[in-house]
Order: sequence, then C-alpha cells, then structure tokens
Amino acid sequence: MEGFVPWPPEFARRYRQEGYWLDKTITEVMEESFERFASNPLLVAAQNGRVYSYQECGRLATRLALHLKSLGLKLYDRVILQLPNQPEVLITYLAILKAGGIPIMALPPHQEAEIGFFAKLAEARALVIPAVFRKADKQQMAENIQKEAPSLDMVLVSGGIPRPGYYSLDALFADPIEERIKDPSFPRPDPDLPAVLQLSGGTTGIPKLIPRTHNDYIYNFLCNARVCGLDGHTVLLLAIPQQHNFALACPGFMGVASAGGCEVLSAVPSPDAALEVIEKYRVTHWIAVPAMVIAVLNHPDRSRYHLESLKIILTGGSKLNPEVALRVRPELGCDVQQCLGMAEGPLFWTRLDDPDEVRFGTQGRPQSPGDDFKIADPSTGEEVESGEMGELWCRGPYTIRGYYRAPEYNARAFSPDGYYKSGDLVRLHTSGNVVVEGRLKDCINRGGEKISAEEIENHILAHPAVDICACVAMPDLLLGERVCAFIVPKPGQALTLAELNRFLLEERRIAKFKLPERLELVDALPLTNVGKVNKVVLRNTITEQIEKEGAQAAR
Ligand code: OOB
Repeated sequence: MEGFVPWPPEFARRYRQEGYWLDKTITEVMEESFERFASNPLLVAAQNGRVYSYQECGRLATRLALHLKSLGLKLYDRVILQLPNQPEVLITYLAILKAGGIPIMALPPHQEAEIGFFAKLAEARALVIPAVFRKADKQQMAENIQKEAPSLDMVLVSGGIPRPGYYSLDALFADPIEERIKDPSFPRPDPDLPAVLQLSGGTTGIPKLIPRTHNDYIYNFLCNARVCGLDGHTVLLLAIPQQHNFALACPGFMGVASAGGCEVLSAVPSPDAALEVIEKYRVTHWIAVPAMVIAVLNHPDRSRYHLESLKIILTGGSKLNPEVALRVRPELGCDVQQCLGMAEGPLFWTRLDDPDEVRFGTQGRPQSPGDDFKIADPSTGEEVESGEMGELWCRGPYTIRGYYRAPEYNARAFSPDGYYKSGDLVRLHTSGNVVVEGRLKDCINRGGEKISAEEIENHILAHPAVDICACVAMPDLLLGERVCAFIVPKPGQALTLAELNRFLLEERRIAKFKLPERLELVDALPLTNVGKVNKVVLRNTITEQIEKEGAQAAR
C-alpha cells in the first residue's frame, strides 16, 4: 500500500514464527468473540443505561457494513470516524473494518483544521460525525472540508437531520438491509496492511497518521488484555475518547471484547461522572489519565460512593507522580497499573506483583517478550550507561516502522535499523523498568492529550498582530501541563489571550483543547547559540513566574 512502511521480511517471518502475528483480520477476531460470548453484555452507554450484547454489536456492525458497501465503500477506503463516546462509535468502527475500510480515529473536539488535514492527507472517502458536538455544527464543517478534499464523497451524520446528500447514521442502523441483500460477502483485507490509522500527538507543524496493521494491532490488544488480567468478569470504564489507542486497544475496547468482558462508555469526562458510573455498574477496571485520578482523589464527596468493585486503575498518557500513586490503595481501595504507551505502538506496563517502589515509581517494562528497546544517546544511537538518562527507542511486533505518507519525517523519526525514536527521555530502574524523566520532542502534554507546539505556533503566526511566537508547556497541578504562548507583537500592536483564542477557534478552526491558556507578551525571545528559540529558558521563565504567583496568592 502506497505510503505504508512494512516490517522487513525477516522480522515479519520471526513475528509469525514466534506466534505474535496470527494472520487474522480484526473483524475475524472480534466475530469470534461475538459468537463465543453471544448474549453477554459488551457495551453499556452510561448516559442512558442501554446495554448491547456481543451478538447485538455484531449484528448492528454487519448491518452498517452492508450499508457502507451498498453506498460504495471499497476495500482500503479511508473513513474518518469522529463520533463521541457512545456505543455507536464502536459499532461504526467495527462496521468500517468489516466493510474493508480503514477508520481514521479522529477525536471528537477536532475541528476543520484537523479533520480537513486528515481528509486531504489520507484522501479519505467518508466522514462519520455527530450533527452537533459541543455546539459546533459538524455538518457545516463537513461541507467546508468537502470543498478542499474532493475524495470525500460520503458523509454519515449521527443525531439531527442530515443535509441533502448526507446520510443519517441512525436511519442506517434502523434499516434491516441484511433482510434484502443478495450478496452478504465482504472483501477480506490483508492482515499485513493497515487496519486503522491512529493519530500522533505530533511534534512538528504537520500531524501524523499512524498505520496499525491487523497483525500488529491484534497482538497489541491480546497481549495487553493478558498483562492487565482481563476476563469475563471485567467491567471496564472508559471516559476518555474511545478513538485513543489507550481506549481502543491498550487493552481498551478490543482487549475487553477479546476476553469476554463488558465496557461502560461514558461521554462525560468528569470525576463526578466517573464515581457515579463506578458505583452504579460495579466497574472493576478503569482506564484513566493521571489528571482524572488526581481529580477523583481530591473529590470532596468521594467517600459517599461505593467503589468496592474497583480492582485496578489503568493509568497512562502522562506521568503519574509517585505521591499520587501512593494514595490510590489507601484512599480508593484499589491497585494502580501504570502504562507508558504510544499510539505508535510501544507499551510499557508495571505489573501488579512488582514491589511497591517499582509499581509507584516507574512507568513499567515492555508488555511483550517480542519488544526490543534501548535507551540511546539521541545523537549517536549508542546505548547509554545503565541508569543514565537517554532517549527511548523501540522496535517490535506491534511498533510501527513508519508514519503514513511521511517519508521525509520517517527518515528522522526512525533509526536506520528500524527503531522508533520516541522522543521520551527515560532512565532504566534497577528493576528493569523505565522511569520517564522528560522529553526531547516539542510537544505539550495536557492531561494526556498531546499538542504539537509547532502546529499551534504556525496558527498563531497567522494572526496579523503577531511578529514571532513560541509555545511551551507550563506546569499545572491537575493537568500536568498547559500551553503557554510567548508572543512578540508587531510594532504598535497589542493582543489579549481572549482575542488570540477567538482567532484560533473561529478563524483557524483548531480543536479547543489546543488553545494557549496563558499569553506572555515579550519584546524578544531568548535564542540558543545556533539562533533557535531557547524553549528551555522560556519553560523556566514561566515555571518561576507561576511559582512566584502561587507564593504571592498563598500569602
Ligand atoms: C498515549 O499515547 P500518545 O500517542 O497519545 O502519547 C505518547 C506519549 C509518549 O511518548 C510519552 O511522551 C507520553 O505520551 N506518555 C507518558 C506516559 N504515557 C504516555 N509520559 C509519562 N508517563 C506515562 N505513563 O499516551 C498512550 C497510548 C497507549 C496507552 C497509554 C497511553
């Protein structure tokens, strides 16, 4: 497939021989589960309590897949999936796969800038959207994108009335096409080719798409379901967008579905909602970013809720501080399992039988014996001395060998011998686990959601009052980091944060979670001796400033 970098044949041979790659499609693996766990509950919508059995998910996915085929969706057509956390998002995901399409896992808050970019880069055929998301008219967004992306000729809309030429997803789900169709067959995708395009948080001005093949993604979630001990009694709570790799496959929805468990999907990412849902549905496993763990620990009414069912919080996406990790067992009565994960593949997990110091103080070790990692000097690729800090480089049966349609970037992001250079600075703990110490890549990790500094800077530079700018992470007690924009205005010009953000939302049409939350107007930006903006200085400046303000407020 054009734009896809496969594993070299000798690696592929080994991954098959060693049993990591099963040569099945995701649809085949999911359908084995639909049959095996037939009447067991697979999905529960937290907002209305509606339960979908395995059988029903399979039946609805097949129905929608037949509709997609009859609307003209072909093998390997790319479909942007932007629905919020309701069971429809997963059933549509399964349907796209069954019809032979490749879902692009866009996040619900993405706007025209992001979705338009994916549509053009991947020459997407179809787009699945809610009619409205947080007051944004998504059909208007689709129309605007279609003007720029001629490949996009199929728009499916959930809720609301579809515009002329668009299809109602609800009407398709309600229409039993299987009763009248003559040919119920589907083309079978090659398990060695991309099944799903995940999103990279990105570190450059241009977002990247991550091709996950059937073989690699199936191994990813089967292995992860074992490492997290999922089984038929598992009730997993998911309140982060279902499209995230963490939510979909680590172990996520597909891990739960492979083990016979049940997933409760919550559309509300608040600590109150999480506490209510854990109590009401007797949740056993909860996938949560550290910011949410902190919010629940600090929730004033937490003791009012019955959380006895909760066994493990699976946390990752950003670093869980050891002080927070230590509070989980005494205050919430459950274990915490940390994951250093990436949409590009690598998954490091702490294990429940690790000693306390390792469970609380490290971010885990590879989930699979097939994983191969090194802690490298980023400039030479040589392994650093044991215990020294270096960049984490990974290779393995579920770690990609290249981003989709990005050959120039791939030459930098992967070593010649195929390691993915994660951009994370880590240290090897004596236990063999890794500890995340920082990062090389230029992104901001806002509560687990990655924001590319360069991408935001490019949008800010389009503002007429801006001369130069730089975005850096500023520390935040809850989210870990937020975006701070340092801006040198053009002579005689001024700018406020409110005006900047109005511009970014309304004129640049970027997702709201990427907006700067602080603006510092300055006369000049500090430079390094090679003339690049010195972001270390900027990060230190804003960190000191915030500390000073905190001390003043406390006085
Ligand atoms: C997950 O995936 P992405 O692709 O959104 O972000 C990956 C990056 C990592 O390279 C690292 O910088 C950061 O997020 N990260 C962590 C972390 N887990 C991820 N940094 C510190 N401590 C951790 N525990 O975020 C993701 C994918 C699958 C499972 C879990 C998380």
